[in-house]
Amino acid sequence: MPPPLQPDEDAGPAALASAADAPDVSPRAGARLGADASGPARPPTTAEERDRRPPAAERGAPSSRSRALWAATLASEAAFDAAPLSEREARKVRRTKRADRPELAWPAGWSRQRHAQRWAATKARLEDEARRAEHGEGGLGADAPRVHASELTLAAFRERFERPRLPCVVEGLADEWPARERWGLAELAASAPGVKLKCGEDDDEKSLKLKLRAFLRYQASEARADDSPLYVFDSAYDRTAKLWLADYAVPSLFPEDLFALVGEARRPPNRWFLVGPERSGTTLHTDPLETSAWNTLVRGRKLWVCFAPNAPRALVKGRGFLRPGGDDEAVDWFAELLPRIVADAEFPRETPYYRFVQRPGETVFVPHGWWHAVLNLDDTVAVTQNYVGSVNFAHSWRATRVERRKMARKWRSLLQRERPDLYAECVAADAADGFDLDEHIERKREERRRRRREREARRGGGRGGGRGSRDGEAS
Ligand SMILES: O=C(O)CCC(=O)C(=O)O
Repeated sequence: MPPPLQPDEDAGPAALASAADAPDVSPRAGARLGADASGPARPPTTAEERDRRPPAAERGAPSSRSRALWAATLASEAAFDAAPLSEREARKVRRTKRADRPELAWPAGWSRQRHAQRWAATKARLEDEARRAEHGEGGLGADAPRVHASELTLAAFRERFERPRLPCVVEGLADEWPARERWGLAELAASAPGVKLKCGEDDDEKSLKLKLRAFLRYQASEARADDSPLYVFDSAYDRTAKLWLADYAVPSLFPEDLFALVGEARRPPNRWFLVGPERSGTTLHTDPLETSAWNTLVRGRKLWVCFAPNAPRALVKGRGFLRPGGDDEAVDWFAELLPRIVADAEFPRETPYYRFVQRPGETVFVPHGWWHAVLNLDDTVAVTQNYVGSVNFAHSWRATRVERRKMARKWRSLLQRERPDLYAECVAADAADGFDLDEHIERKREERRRRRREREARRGGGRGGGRGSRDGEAS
């Protein structure tokens, strides 16, 4: 068990400084959104502020206020009319798709599951199941707790959700974001058509990128027939499309970003701009290094399923339920594997799990260690960030010290200076587990040297023409 965590109010000035320094919010955004803005984007945090607000009856229900604000965004996306792909763009899309999924026969493999033909029915069923979960019908999981930002202080969020490690949907956190106006498909296409965004990876883990304009044209055409379309999942937009950083602000409920201490060049990627055609999605996973995450949807709707961290991995991944010739993309998982997973006799009935629809303007909080899968029900635009804060720190430290050991060593020494309270947690966790990071790094180095010697011996001696001997870091 991790050592007890410090109360968040004790997080200390460095945590707040790191939040303020978090590169995710540009100074421009801060100025525009206003640290003191009194709109619903920042929940009232003092009794005095709360008292100044008009009574609920005059304000209208918080959720209906935010939903009304965002309602038009679904209709406006339906009206987006992309031009057809140019020949050059079509060639680029083809190369991207073939490199992304070389195992699929070209081109028929991309539609061999016939999901497009069944999509209207599949989507209606999935929406209906989410609605029934919302109404508490058994066997379908529960609707995630929903709360409006205006009713939630940072301390209340931590007490109700972050510390007990419970997912939730928060409305109203993005009501003031410029992205609300600027991240429509037409607006994005007009403002940054040439920006290249990652929408896949080849077998050597090299990023595959398309220009935004080409991607949106693909989304409006070929993607409609693809079983599981390409999905923009880009973490470089802070360099390639800096203007988007000014269109949103890290919501006030997530002020900490402790990996920021190690610097931009060294830290793991932590923010992604997402453009997902309907039926694209993310297969079931937990987030790396025990980070927690927030995900704010600006356009379209996403269907989520979240399983508690103790859910049996092999079962919830669902590979055992794959039929011959079947696929395990998000749409397959939601449409075909999920019903079998939760109906299986081995599925522990006591495992908490949530099934819910995220609507435009809503922010999903995913606590560290929770399994989650997401299916885009419509064409979507979203932004997501992962973070380590004081609440998930001890878990994250335990993961980081083995998965990013050299970065962990740097992190630990910076924490010693900047956050002695968290440094003490590292020391306590290592002592409790009998773990010595320096020894671990030396042991791994020695293992690498031994493997290299063995390789060289197999090749008959000599260094061979490798890439030199700089120690890499496994991660
Ligand atoms: O919006 C999505 O597709 C989900 C993103 C996600 O699960 C993640 O970034 O870990």
